[in-house]
Amino acid sequence: MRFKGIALFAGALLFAACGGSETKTADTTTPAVTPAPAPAATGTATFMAPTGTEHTVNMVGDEKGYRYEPASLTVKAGDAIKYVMVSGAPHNVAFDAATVPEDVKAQLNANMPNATDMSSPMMMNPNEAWTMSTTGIKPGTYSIFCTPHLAMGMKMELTIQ
Ligand SMILES: [Cu+2]
Repeated sequence: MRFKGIALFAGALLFAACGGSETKTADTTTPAVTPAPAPAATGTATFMAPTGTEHTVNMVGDEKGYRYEPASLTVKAGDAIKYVMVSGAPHNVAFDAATVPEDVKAQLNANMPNATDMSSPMMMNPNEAWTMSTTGIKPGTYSIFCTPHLAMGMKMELTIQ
């Protein structure tokens, strides 16, 4: 009788110890937060600074229409392209995704400051400028358009050599 009582007491202690550790384990594993998936277009690329010449493209809207000047530009990979808002705002710089190879998209987007899906922010004010880098971008011919004025034919071709 006495022996049995000790055994029960020991069993109760064991149970208490187990119960305590079970509670502790449950507490530390309760917060299960699933990380949000990374946006596909931005990938893991980071901005690659220009190493070559800076070219300027003016963005113009007047009685003759909406346009990039020049509407065709050839640069060497590593050059910078500075877009300047001259008139007829708002303008932006949006790459036509159909002209950008899949393995170029992430780096191109990373080389366009504050861009979303290879579209620059809108430029609203005269002399406002936005500069992108072509460092690490595969040679080829890329089509660019202004989102607000695409229907008015505001497009340009950029060739990277
Ligand atoms: Cu425009």
